[in-house]
Amino acid sequence: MGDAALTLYELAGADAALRFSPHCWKTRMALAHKGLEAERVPWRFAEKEAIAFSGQGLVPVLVHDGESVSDSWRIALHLEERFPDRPSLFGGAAAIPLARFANAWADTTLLPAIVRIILVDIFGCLDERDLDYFRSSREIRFGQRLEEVVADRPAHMAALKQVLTPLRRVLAQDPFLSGPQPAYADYCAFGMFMWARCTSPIELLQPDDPVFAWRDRLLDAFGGMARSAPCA
Ligand SMILES: N[C@@H](CCC(=O)N[C@@H](CS)C(=O)NCC(=O)O)C(=O)O
Repeated sequence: MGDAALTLYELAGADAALRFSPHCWKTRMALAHKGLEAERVPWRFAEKEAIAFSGQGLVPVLVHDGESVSDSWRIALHLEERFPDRPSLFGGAAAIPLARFANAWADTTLLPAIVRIILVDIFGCLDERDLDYFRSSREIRFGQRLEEVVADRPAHMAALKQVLTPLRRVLAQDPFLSGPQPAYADYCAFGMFMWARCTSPIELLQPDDPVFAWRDRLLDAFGGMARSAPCA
């Protein structure tokens, strides 16, 4: 088990060291939680053929001893099942649906609130080959120019503050969503903050927000792995 061969395909920017995908960050944290090392392969939007073996076109893709697993949630379940002797990502089978809720909340509520703040900054980090694809695919998705999506920053910052209410309420009492120690539910939300940290100079949180201190604790987790990650 100690020598499992793990390869993680991760979205990279113009600088290959810049790894900013929120979903890839969930997987990075999950691997660190399990004490696993993976070879981390930089991937750009323009390189669909490089992950075609996984049968789909999104990262993260984890290859474990020749078996490919895509989708960060499925990767988390895979790691939990295949590395049962390592620290649990969920804290038991009964807690998996609640972690799935945290993941769904992060993807469907937190991510859309953050993207309206950082979308142009993300664009600014991308590899040249990705610029046209990113602009056109995202402008179709939003029905607006990228610059228009982020234009009203004060309104989007206020909306984010509101969206964070349930997370803030938990963190006002407990150090992590998962209790005294972090686990996968935390990484689902934290991945979104790493996406912003890696791509944008905009500070999303006020220092007196319990979410700010939680984010700091996760930046420091695993020997400061996330804190030392390259930023744009
Ligand atoms: N539900 C998937 C979402 C993965 C996803 O959307 N990945 C983005 C990068 S953050 C991607 O690969 N996008 C490729 C594209 O838009 O063509 C997961 O959790 O892994």
